Amino acid sequence: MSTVDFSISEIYDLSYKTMISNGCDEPNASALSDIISRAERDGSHSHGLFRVPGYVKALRSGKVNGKAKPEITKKTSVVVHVNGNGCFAPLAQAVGLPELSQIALETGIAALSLTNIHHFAALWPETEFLADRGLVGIACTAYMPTVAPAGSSEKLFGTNPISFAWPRPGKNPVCFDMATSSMALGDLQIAARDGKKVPLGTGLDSKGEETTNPADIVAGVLLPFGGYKGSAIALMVELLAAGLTGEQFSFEAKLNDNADGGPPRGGEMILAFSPEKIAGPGWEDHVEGFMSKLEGLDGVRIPGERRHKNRLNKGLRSINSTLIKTIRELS
Ligand code: NDP
Ligand code: PYC
Repeated sequence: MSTVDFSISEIYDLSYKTMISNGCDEPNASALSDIISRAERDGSHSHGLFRVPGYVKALRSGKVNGKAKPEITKKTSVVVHVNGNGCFAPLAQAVGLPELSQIALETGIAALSLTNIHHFAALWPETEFLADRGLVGIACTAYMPTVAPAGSSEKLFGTNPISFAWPRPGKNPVCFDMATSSMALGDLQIAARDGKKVPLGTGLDSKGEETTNPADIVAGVLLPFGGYKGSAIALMVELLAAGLTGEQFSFEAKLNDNADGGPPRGGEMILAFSPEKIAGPGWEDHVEGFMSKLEGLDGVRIPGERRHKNRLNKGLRSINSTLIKTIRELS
């Protein structure tokens, strides 16, 4: 695979220029480019520049409004809602997360529902935002039918990611961020692009047969991770991201999508909890005692650690040259 070297700021600039030249205003372009460049910085390759062609398709088809102004409402003393008015998710998050964290720091718990947004990114930026402020964060979103619920070979669930972050003052947070499918669709598409095989059990081809060929699974169906257990978590994500926000379930998102290849309209649920308010003083030492036992076990690493190590590298990132050519042609 041939690659081109880019600095993090060049990645931001390429994304920003592409979004502006495809109809975004400054707040929309900068919120999205920030998320894209941080994904490349951390090595979240399937949710960085790889997503730019899809973002541009959604802008060009008019599905996403690159000049949208999200609106924030406080529904109760601890429930905040942001109507994205058709924006990509990062701008709606930038509007809602500061209010969510302020309420949770004061009361111990708060919920943020985002509707009328288009989510095509990783979810760790929103949970790490909360952990950086001393809060526990949970975020999830649905997508379009891609995954067969356990027992079926018919797609109904999205790849339905969930992220959790736990604050560790003075250290990087614990942060996991994962699709509830055996593999994120983006990683499956990258494996297909790069001619790689995937493990048996990742998904089924269009005839319902197991296969290691990622392109056949893209045309067929992904399976949930961990059988019925992952399927239950994918179900929970549908209920939280669509049932609880009032936005579209994955199957509804597909019915109402214009199939332009960009992210569908959907919802996101983000929850914040304050350990200081809920467990009370001393929670850090209590948790760190547990974490040192975990970190002391041979072979264990903490979720998020790979990304946090990548983040320390301020140098150049190698990006697929065909992808760069495609993005440059979109500007
Ligand atoms: P991975 O399977 O790569 O990783 C899942 C989590 O497990 C990460 O937090 C990772 O931490 C952690 N992890 C990986 N290996 C280990 C290990 N050996 N020990 C401990 N922890 C480990 O993620 P997915 O492929 O499932 O998802 C990739 C991305 O796709 C996510 O960011 C997700 O948000 C995004 N996505 C977005 C969707 C959307 O609709 N917007 C839909 C589906 C996925 P680390 O990062 O440090 O490796
Ligand atoms: O990788 O599964 C995925 C995905 C879906 C929407 C954005 N990313």
